[in-house]
Amino acid sequence: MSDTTINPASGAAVVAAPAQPGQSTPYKKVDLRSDRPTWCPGCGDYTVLDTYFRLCERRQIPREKIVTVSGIGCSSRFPYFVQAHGVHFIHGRAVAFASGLSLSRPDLHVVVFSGDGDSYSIGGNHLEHAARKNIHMTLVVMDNMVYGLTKKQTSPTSPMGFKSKTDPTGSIDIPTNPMQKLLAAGATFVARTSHSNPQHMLQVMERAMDHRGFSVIECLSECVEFHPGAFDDANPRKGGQFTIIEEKKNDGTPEDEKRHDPSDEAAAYKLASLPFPGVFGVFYAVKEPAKNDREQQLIDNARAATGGAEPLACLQKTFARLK
Ligand SMILES: Cc1ncc(C[n+]2csc(CCOP(=O)(O)OP(=O)(O)O)c2C)c(N)n1
Ligand code: SF4
Ligand SMILES: [Mg+2]
Repeated sequence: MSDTTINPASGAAVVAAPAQPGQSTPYKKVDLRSDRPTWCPGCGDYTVLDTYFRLCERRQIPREKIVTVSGIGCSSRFPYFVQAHGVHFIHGRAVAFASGLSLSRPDLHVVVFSGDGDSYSIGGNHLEHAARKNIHMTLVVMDNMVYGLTKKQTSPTSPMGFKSKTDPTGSIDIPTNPMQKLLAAGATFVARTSHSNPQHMLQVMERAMDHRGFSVIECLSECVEFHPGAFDDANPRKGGQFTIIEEKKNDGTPEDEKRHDPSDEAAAYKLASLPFPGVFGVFYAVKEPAKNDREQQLIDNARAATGGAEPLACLQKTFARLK
């Protein structure tokens, strides 16, 4: 069981990793398992959790350096199920919390797990600003096209005609196109995957983790309780199609002309415009300085100007100058 405390100021549940004397020794994914996940049997979120465990095991990311952050929702129960540091924060504010964490603790691996409501609805604004600032973190949006935890309300990605508690006669609103939204927000790594292809999910997660800056994965994760069958068209086992983006190899062959260049933003938008089920893989990936690095430069400059003072002394000198 994880050691959970409640922050009295914010009401946020803070899941602390227990002290691990032998932490740097190799670990297996089973060592990361915490409380028994409480998702419904068959929920797509199980695959995302297992894939994350596989990723941590494969990379042997030191357990004390893993921080799993979430907002509120079924998907956002994630940190409870990971035996490492984690924060179950306020609805829609996971990315805001993760931004502060990432900027103040560059040694940590900050991974946010969120839902379509948490990220694209109430948390949409935070997402946009973390993306444009290119704050170093990985965000996995577990999109089930419904509000699952609150038992079936229309979400920003629910399709038109979707019947829910908020739209008993069917949704009349045009849904958000997540891929277009993420590209427009300025994210420097944007990918798409699905719970029905765990191997693909693992590959995409690995690439997101290797990306310096704001990396985001739109991950279809079926809610078998309130939106069953939503992703059948993207699942070959259900008669659908899972089309993987063929990326440029830069090998000079004529076929390369037709392959996708992930640094081409306009080409990424075209892929994002395809009707459901669309395509899967890395839509967009470019190298841009992360805010973390720009901020570090600022700190280094300030330090140099104060003769190498420690942060507190540096701050005091700055205040003294302002008097
Ligand atoms: C400020 C605030 N508003 C509303 C809620 C109620 N609420 C909790 S989870 C949720 C929606 C979650 O949907 P999503 O992010 O898609 O996650 P899912 O449960 O589908 O994984 C809502 C509206 C809340 N907890 N806090
Ligand atoms: S309600 Fe839906 S999203 Fe929530 S645990 Fe059950 S299947 Fe998963
Ligand atoms: Mg949802």
